[in-house]
Amino acid sequence: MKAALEAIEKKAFEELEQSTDLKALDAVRVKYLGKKGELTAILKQMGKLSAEERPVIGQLANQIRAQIEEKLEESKTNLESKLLDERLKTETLDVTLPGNKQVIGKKHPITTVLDEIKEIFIGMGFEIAQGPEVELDYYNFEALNIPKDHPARDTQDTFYINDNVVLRTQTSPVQIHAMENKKPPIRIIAPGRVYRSDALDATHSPLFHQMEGLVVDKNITMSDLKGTLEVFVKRLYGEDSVVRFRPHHFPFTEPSAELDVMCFNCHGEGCRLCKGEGWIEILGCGMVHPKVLANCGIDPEEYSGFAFGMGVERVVMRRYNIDDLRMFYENDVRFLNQF
Ligand code: 2U9
Repeated sequence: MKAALEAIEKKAFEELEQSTDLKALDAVRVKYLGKKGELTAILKQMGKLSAEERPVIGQLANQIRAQIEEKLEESKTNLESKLLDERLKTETLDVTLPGNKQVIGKKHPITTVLDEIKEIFIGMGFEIAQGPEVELDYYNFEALNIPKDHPARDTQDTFYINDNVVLRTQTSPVQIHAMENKKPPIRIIAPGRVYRSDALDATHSPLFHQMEGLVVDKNITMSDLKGTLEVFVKRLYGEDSVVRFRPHHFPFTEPSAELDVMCFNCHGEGCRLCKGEGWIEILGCGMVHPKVLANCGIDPEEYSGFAFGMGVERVVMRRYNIDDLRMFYENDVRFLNQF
């Protein structure tokens, strides 16, 4: 039995040396020290020994158990530290490496320009007014002194939901609602989407963005209109911008004008950028037609006002030299990432 015990110790040590992972180590423990292990099996035969042999073999068996347990613990510790070293080698993190660039979204160029225009007018004491994009025909046309037979009402220009409901063709209805609900003084801008029944091409879109403005108070004159809009242009295009007002006609303003800014490229001589005009049209404007004031319950004898409107896409295209309107709506990140 002594020889058997010593053979077990030798085999167990060899197998522990050869074990390459914790699972193998545990298998050796179970094989020799477990309930059904080889060492346990020998100890169960102790009863066959003489009274003299039993203490000697018992002591030897306990020594061997202790040595196997000690060897097991040592092998486990060595294996764990070897595994840790391997992990430390493979999982090293070079803290000097640059961080992963976080890609964040960007503002759409139309939003950027709209925000700039809003800031300019907010700086002049205007408030921002919003309103529905689906509007009654009354607010989009009739209240603006655009009679039933006016060409602007033709379906080739306007999206009709039904005889009395349209997709707004300008943000002017917002200002009609404001004049119905607020007593003067009124100083508002109305940015937003507008819809025209146009096929999408490089210069037309069924959906585009407008910024309109309205001032109503006592003693508002054309010089207030010219002064306000000149300041706007200088803040948008630079203090050295030169503007001119050309007489025009709109049903909702009288007198009306269109505002041009001198071409920044040729300073009025005419070039490719301004199509030889020397001037670039920015917006339309005029004194609010008395009938429009009256339609909203404002006495034109007591109050007067001016209004203006501009297409935002045109401003953006000119600023970023974009020649195709469709780029704004295709959501191509190769385009949007440039802003
Ligand atoms: C009210 C009264 C008058 C808004 C105005 C223009 C002139 C104008 C165009 C610019 C380019 C539309 O986007 S566009 O095609 N607009 O030229 N708009 S005056 O006049 C108003 C608005 C509201 C109650």
